[in-house]
Amino acid sequence: MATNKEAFEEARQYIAGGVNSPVRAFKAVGDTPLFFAAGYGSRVTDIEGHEYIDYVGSWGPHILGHAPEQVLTAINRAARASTSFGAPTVSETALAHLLCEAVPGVERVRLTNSGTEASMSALRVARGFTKRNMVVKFAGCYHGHVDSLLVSAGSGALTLGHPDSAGVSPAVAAETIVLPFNDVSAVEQAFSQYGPKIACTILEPIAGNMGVVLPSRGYLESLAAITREAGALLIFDEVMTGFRVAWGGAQRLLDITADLTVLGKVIGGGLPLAAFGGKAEIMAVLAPDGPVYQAGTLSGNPLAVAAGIAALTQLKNVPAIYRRLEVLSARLAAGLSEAAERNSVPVYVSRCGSMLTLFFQAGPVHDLEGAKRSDTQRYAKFHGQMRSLGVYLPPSQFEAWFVSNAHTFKDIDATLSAADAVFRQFTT
Ligand code: HOZ
Repeated sequence: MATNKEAFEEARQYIAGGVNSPVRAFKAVGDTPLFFAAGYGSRVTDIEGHEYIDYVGSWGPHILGHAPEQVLTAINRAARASTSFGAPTVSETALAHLLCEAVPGVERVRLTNSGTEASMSALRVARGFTKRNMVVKFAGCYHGHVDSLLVSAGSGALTLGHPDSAGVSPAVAAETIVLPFNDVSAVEQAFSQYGPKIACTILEPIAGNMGVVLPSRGYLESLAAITREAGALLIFDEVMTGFRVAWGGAQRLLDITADLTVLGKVIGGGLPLAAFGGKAEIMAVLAPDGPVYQAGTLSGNPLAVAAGIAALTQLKNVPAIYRRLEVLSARLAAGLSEAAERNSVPVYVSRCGSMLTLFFQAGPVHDLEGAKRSDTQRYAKFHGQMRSLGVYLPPSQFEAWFVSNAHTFKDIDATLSAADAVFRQFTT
């Protein structure tokens, strides 16, 4: 049986950089990636046979933990009736119905395979609808690897030091206005200068890709008002927050409605599925009804749709899941802060529901500049030592940890004991 290091060496012979998505490469924590063999509930096992309590959760989809029975059964049943038709199925309508019912402002959706496709398409819809080209985004927010949004981007682009990706043409980047998160006056200024040219404002209403950063009180409302007053559309990227922070996502939790919403992760139950949606009038610009083209051979794939319906049905039917996630996550966040304080390690824990980030700095963190003040070397050490104590965390300071309903109080307490032991080493 190969070790993780050997598997990575071999992968590098055939896969660019050895990984199919850069954040997996562990570069930011100065190590080589784990190769996983299995996951069940809150645990994952690597090919060396080490088991870990998992807080990556495939970067968010696994709100019910790994391999939940209902989801497996649904996938199995769907697969036996063919893995793809490239034609409509009634299951797609059922999933779309669930999404429209749950997310405020979503009256029509389109299913895609990835969050990147969904945000790229939402942008195209916004441009097609408003007949304008400029886009406002926020430093540290990440919306997948869409050309015009890979400017001051978060997630792996931030982690690996390429927030403005090579290969994005300057002409495309020039249509993107990048502003600091949580700064209303910057938005006012941008709109007073470019208002009539701006098609949309896109953001993660609760940012997760520069680490978890919460919107200040009234910020989203001001943003919505300024955007709409200029005749532009407000797009919420809820790939991370959708059905994660609450049933119906950040819009339900914060009582605010976007014009277009991008969804992913949880809605696919761990399979490749994402969506974008919004008011019927806006979505009507899409072909075949309208002139904005968007398509995909595997869009609305039966397996992914079945997994998504199974996961969402569980979340809908058992609202206690969100309450339990809140209790588990609050205990984790408070325990991390207490353990750090006991050991005189400055940290700031930022959390919304079951997504959180442990920033290695005193905080608070309101934006990308604030997030970047974290001690990333210390995070790298913490990550490695937690791993050796059986806890798998995102391999970057600038990502969210995800708690799932499969985590137990015992998992949380074991994680806190491990963190306490690591913090102690930092000070001795
Ligand atoms: N969107 C995920 C969270 N930042 C990262 C997934 C990836 O880039 O592979």
